[in-house]
Amino acid sequence: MQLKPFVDPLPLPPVLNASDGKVLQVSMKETEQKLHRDLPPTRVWTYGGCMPGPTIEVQSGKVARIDWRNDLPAKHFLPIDHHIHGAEKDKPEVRGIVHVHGARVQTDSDGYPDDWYVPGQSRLHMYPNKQDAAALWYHDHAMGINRLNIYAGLFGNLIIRDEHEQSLNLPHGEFEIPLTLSDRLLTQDAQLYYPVSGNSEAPWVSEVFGDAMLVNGALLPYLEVQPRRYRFRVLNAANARFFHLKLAGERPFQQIGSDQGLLSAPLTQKAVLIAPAERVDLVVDFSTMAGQHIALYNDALPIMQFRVGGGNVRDGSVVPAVLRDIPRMPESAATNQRLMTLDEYDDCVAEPMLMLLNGKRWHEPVTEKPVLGSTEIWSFVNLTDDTHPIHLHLVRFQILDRRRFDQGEWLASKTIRYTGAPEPPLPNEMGWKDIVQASPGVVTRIIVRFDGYVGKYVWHCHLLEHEANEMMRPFEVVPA
Ligand SMILES: [Cu+2]
Repeated sequence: MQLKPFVDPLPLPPVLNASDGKVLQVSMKETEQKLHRDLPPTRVWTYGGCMPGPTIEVQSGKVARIDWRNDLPAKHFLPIDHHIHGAEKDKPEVRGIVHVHGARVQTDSDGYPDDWYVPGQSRLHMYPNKQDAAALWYHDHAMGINRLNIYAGLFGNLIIRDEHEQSLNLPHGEFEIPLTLSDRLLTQDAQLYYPVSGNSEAPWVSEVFGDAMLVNGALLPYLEVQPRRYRFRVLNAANARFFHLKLAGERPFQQIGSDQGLLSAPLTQKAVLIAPAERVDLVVDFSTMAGQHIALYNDALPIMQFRVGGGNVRDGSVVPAVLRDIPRMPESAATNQRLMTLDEYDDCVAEPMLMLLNGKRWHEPVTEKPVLGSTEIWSFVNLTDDTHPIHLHLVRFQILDRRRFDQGEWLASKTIRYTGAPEPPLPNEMGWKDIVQASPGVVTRIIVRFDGYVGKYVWHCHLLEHEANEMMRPFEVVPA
């Protein structure tokens, strides 16, 4: 069906303040939501009754307590694969556990994948927010099914504010807008379709891409803007799709932040590539576009439209030339280095494809035990043909470099022979990150200080189908 573009206003999720000292109650529940004016309502699973869920705002340094309640139905409506670890037939069908992506929290509030709970139960999580202003996001992390739960709609934004950022006078209030991107496949009657393999006993597929691009849960919406600066907090909440964003006519915009907050200085960009779970913080100045309709594209396809009003508008916001100080972490600070392979096995009949980290499965004993407060360099040796967005819970890190290597030589002798010079991170990867795009045939190195708390956390590929099928491993921060 050809849907008429730009007939629905961009939905803006309600904003909830979680820094007022009270416990914030958020319920996971099924609802119906219209994705487009001309479509019937779609069944979705949401936090708080909308997809994306409410935007939760917290202040850096102020504790937030959120009681995440599971009020979902007892039956799942998407195809569970009981061969997937953690989703066996003896497990309840519907399970949930909330992870705030990018939050520095104790392990019992982090949403460890095995800590799921069933409908009728709830879990109180405590977020100290001892970290810089950043756009985080919350989503389901239940073992073996979180790709289905997130696809069903269980995701939302969580914004950390701090005084430094508030002092900069960036566009804010009604001029700061979340743009949460996802893609879905829809049936004829506009219901979510999650694709399956040919094997009804093992329906897992290795990646899911939809042709319906949603922005804040709407298909091809529009946003009326004034001819002035706007700040867009962009999140890629898709299961597997990378978004390559640009404005019509390749109009430039500024990128001011990435996963873990502001960059050191604004960057002028004409396009930006965002892997699943990555965030980019953009400022678009519409002041020269008064009266125009400007589409936002993912590659060649428009995904939404900005309708710029006319007239003279006083814009008191600024984008300062210096946003914050981000000292580069010297390699010499690292006291440990780890080589982590990203592997793919596709020659096995029972499992059409299996991707592992370091050749190990989820349930095997913990092998990565960084010391609290110590700094390590992790090298992701990508032996596959895919870019895998690798995410570590608890920490923020910096990207050191990427370097091509000889995969054949690695397979033959487990040694790394580099075939190119190290390439520095892209300019928009020079800030604090919690996801890194690990490119195929490349060793991608990050440097990370394990600040925060001791305990068990996870690191994983953020292509949700990979993560579900063993591309996730625990790590344990141990006392100094
Ligand atoms: Cu992956």
